[in-house]
Amino acid sequence: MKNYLTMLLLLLLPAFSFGQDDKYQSREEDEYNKNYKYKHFEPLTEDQIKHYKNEFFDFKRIEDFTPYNDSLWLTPYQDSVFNMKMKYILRGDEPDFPRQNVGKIDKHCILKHEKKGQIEAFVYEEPVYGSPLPGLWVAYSTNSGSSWEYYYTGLVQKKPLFVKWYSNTPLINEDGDLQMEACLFIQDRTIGPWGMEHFTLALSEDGLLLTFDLKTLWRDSDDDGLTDIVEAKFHTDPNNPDTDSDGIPDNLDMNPRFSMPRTEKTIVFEAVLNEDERLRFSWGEAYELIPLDEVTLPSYATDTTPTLMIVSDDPNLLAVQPTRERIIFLTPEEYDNEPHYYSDDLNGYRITPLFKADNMDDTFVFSMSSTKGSVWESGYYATRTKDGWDIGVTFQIME
Ligand SMILES: [Ca+2]
Ligand SMILES: [Ca+2]
Ligand SMILES: [Ca+2]
Repeated sequence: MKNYLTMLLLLLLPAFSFGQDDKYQSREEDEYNKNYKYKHFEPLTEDQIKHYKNEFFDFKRIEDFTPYNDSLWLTPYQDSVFNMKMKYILRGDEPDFPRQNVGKIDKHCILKHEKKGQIEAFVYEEPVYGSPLPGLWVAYSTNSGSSWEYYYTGLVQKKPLFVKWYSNTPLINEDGDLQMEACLFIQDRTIGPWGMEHFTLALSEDGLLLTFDLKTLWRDSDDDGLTDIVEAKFHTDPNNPDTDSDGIPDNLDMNPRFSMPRTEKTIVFEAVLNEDERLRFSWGEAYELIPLDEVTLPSYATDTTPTLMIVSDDPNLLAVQPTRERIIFLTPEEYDNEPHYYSDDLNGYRITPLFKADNMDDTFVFSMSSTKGSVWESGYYATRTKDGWDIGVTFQIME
């Protein structure tokens, strides 16, 4: 359910479900859902947005600015890729169209580029799916492009700052720091059809100059390989190289915030989150049980490991050892205490605890869904036998 191809498939299917089965009824689950208070995103007012401060970067009001213009869709890089692609399509060669990159940056993603003496810099935008951290990144070279450093700014376009790639303000300022014109946006609804988010300009807030000072961009106070900005996104401790004290440093830890004792139920969650091949997707297939004392060896995160966020206080779930994606767990209390200027920008899931099925001994049910709109939901059963867990899918809903 987590790869890009599946997401594409989901988007192509207008509404689809299979497998809803009465035998997986659970009164426990019904009760949980009745009392479940998911704090829905509530947009801030224009007045609240006015008081927005970024904890890492300064922005100041300027008089002489390029007004926000929503008719500008394609950056010059996107425009050039589009035109080149059209030539391939017209020739019937579309499948051969090569990926358009500058170094390791996809041209589609580039918002601004500048050279000044030995300094060369790009500001580019990574998409939500498939990226370790979606949002604005900086590529910076001090030797005319011979070597590059890549830094995450923590900013996500329009949430609430929008950087204007089309303004004439130079990207590299006198100090060698980076600057861009910006304005503030309000997210006025969370999710439309297909999980689209909707924003409007906070009109009174156009005309800002945002400065990324480089010392802040690359500061890593505890020297664990994650900058303070990334640690803010991960909710890990910027002054402790191993937030959960499990011996795995924050930059390598696939579950960096919690190191809870594993339980039999943890193994069930791992099967689903790690897309275990022993999971049953249809009935009647040969299947394998998953041992009740299975040990999942730790996997280690890299710079390109995608990251998702799950809000839960179920200790069985918090103990998982993820192998595919880095998971940032927040408890509901932690989540509620966050300022919510916008809906979450990390790809998020909701996953319920295990509930006892009414009519079957040793069988539990649970479900997982996207928090980026009601794009998909999957239900699972897990039957505990003396030889191991039999885990499978009970239903899938795609909208
Ligand atoms: Ca750090
Ligand atoms: Ca740390
Ligand atoms: Ca750790």
